[in-house]
Amino acid sequence: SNVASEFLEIDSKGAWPLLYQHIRNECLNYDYTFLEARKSQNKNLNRYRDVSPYDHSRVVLSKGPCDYINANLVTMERAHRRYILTQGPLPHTTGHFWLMVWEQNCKAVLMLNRIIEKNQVKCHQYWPLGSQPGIDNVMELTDVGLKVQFISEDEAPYYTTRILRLTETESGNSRDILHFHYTTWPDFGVPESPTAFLNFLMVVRESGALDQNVGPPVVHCSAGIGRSGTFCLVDSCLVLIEEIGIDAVNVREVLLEMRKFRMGLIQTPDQLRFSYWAIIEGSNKHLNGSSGQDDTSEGTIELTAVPVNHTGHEDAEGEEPPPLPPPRGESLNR
Ligand code: PTR
Ligand code: PTR
Ligand code: PTR
Repeated sequence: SNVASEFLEIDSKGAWPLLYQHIRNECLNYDYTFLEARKSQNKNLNRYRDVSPYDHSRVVLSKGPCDYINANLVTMERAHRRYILTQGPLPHTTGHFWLMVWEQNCKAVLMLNRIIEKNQVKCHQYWPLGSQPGIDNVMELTDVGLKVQFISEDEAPYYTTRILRLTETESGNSRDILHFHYTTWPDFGVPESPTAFLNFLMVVRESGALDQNVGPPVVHCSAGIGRSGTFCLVDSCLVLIEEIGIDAVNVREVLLEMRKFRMGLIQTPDQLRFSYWAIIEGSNKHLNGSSGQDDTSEGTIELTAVPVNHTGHEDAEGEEPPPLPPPRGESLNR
């Protein structure tokens, strides 16, 4: 396919940094404002000074103590997909985060980082831990009139799925929110191979959290741009491939379109390479349908033969490579 031949060609030339830089340069022409993020009363609501939500696509809180949160609605109309991308909550924005989940009618939160990475807190512990005795399984969010209760948790090798019950304290109305926590993706790095990641995507898709009849999923990492951008690019491109075929999908253009809604999506050349790889792998799985063992191998034949030309890869040291996932034959269902 075009995507696969493009991938091989860029690999052979070691040109991922160049392609990535081109994409960044094109986005320099975007002149969307982010004035709300800069307002003095909102400054301390941003985790990173250099990552701000554009005004035109920011998620506006309607009932909270303030209407601001560092989050954007990313709309990929062609793929019938919408995602809310946001930073990992800070201690004092945890209420705003849950209010957004409540008001936007989200069915799931997708968390792609760990709370502590490289000995630094990258995200507040914004949900109650409930599995250990003696730990309070309810988190009260008095500033927004909500509470979150831990209901259950299911640990898989790469990710953990939780059910959290969100309740509006005044009315007593509540909704169960799925928490899909990918636990093995280093910040500024990439997963070892797309297999586990695609598995995770399939589990998320099967839950219905990405469907159009529910609010958009909330996707976050630490800044909500690198890993979150990678996830959304791969998902949207796979939807498009299912609809119009792999040869008609231009990954670079999809990323440029997504970057109109939130800045900085995909943070390294290696994350860009990984996105292409995952898209190729995911489309193979789909095209092979439920043909069983054939599509379970690590990478396609051509792609595994290519040496991993790691460029701009600054992370990984200290990160354990994830174990191999169990083989599976299902196709990626939307
Ligand atoms: N933020 C800079 C960039 O986007 O290139 C540099 C940077 C790179 C900062 C890696 C931090 C990095 O890693 P970590 O957050 O894991 O320390
Ligand atoms: N100023 C921060 C830095 O460059 O280190 C911003 C930042 C942090 C950007 C993390 C991206 C980050 O990664 P992710 O979006 O995957 O959490
Ligand atoms: N820490 C990153 C940096 O300053 O390099 C954060 C960041 C990076 C924010 C890029 C926005 C970015 O947008 P773009 O990739 O379009 O330049």
